[in-house]
Amino acid sequence: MKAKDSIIINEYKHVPYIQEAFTPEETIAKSEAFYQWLDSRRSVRDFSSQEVPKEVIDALIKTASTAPSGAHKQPWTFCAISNPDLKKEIRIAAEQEEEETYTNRMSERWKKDLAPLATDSHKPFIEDAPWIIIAFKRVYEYEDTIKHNNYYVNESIGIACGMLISAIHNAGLVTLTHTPSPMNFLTKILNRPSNERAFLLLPVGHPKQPTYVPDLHRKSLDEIAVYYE
Ligand code: IYR
Repeated sequence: MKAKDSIIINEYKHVPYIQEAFTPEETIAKSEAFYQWLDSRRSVRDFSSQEVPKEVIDALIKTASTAPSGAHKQPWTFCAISNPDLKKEIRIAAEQEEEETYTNRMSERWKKDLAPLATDSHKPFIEDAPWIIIAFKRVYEYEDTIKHNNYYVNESIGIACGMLISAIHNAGLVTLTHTPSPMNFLTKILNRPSNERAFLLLPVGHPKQPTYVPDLHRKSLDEIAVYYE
């Protein structure tokens, strides 16, 4: 039977959706291959200055914005920065906050937990990477002058950032999740409206050669999954 071109539910149009399907064997092979490929992704802190075309950044951001979101509000704005002066300004402000964080805000336990990752308050990647993308969550929207809160904003932007990270890996580029805290300085420097809050800073580019990453291992399936069959 041929599906109708569209149907109406609650006065809203719904269009046919066709998901490409595979045989069970193909599904097993594809899901395993996708896992293997994403498992090869690593957070990288050392960037080369090699350029990345703006079209790539456009496509990465459009990919992130395909994420599901609360009531499909897409409560996010991605600021992509390649301007060297602006990157420098952001790096200086981020390092100031990080210096304070590493010296006074982090517990000894926290610093011990971070030791294997070799992080510190220096963030050269903010200037070295050709692009930094800053994901802002949009807490509310204005309709005329009335504020309307968005829904599941943290969940929505978290998923979008996950998809962005996967898209960066797919493009043969690297990133890391940088969370200067507090991040209000980004609202000021980038002149963002009051309904936006910085969520995550992601440098995007090519790794410096050679690049080393910590010898980390991911939890096994037994440690992360419980099946009820
Ligand atoms: N916010 C800092 C420190 C930091 C915190 C955690 I938890 C990390 O996994 C890594 C770093 C930063 O972004 O560098």
